[in-house]
Amino acid sequence: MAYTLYYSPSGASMAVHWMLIEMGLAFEARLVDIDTGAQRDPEYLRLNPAGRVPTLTIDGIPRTESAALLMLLAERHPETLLAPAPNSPHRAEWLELMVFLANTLLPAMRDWFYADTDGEAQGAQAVQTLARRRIEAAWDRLDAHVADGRDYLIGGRLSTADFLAIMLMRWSRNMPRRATDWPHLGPYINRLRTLPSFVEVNAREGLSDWSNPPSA
Ligand SMILES: N[C@@H](CCC(=O)N[C@@H](CS)C(=O)NCC(=O)O)C(=O)O
Repeated sequence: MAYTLYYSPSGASMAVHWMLIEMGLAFEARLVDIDTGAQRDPEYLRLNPAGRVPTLTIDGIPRTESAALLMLLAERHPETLLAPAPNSPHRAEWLELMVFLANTLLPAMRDWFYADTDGEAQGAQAVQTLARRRIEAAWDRLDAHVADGRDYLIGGRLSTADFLAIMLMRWSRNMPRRATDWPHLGPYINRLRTLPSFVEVNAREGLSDWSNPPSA
């Protein structure tokens, strides 16, 4: 099987990029720099009509949506154990958390970062106020989830939920309150960002502003 990931540094593609590295799979990474508008290039729009990253082509067929891609990869490579099996006691909690991250937290992040362009510029501040409230409520929920000092979100082992959560937590690094400011999320994040695959994805995407060892 051939995988090609279309990514932009620090974008919603980062979790997929990180997971592909962690899995040790062969894949090609193609830069679609959203800072230069490359996501609106007609050639890219043929793969991803929404003009967003990520896109993962699997044997030439384009697939989108970061959370779906993480779950799809885990399903296609069950030997990597990056998602609880359907009969696992952790399956329900994993599904719940994946949908929460993708369905509640990620759209609030989108509203925070794109309030003026997805909506009307004059309403942007109100959109951001609501988005911030939702994002901080998510940190409250996730902080309570890891308050027992667990290393990973689900089932005592690394899973797709960690890739997605850490990516979203990283996006808060310049927000008024960062995920790292929460008492239990801070240590959880610091443990996860020592993973060699996380260090590697940062290096491959040229990112150094959420450094490891952490400075924030
Ligand atoms: N729900 C999508 C969101 C993708 C998304 O919003 N990606 C952003 C980067 S974080 C993007 O491509 N932005 C470029 C644009 O909207 O023009 C997913 O999870 O894959």
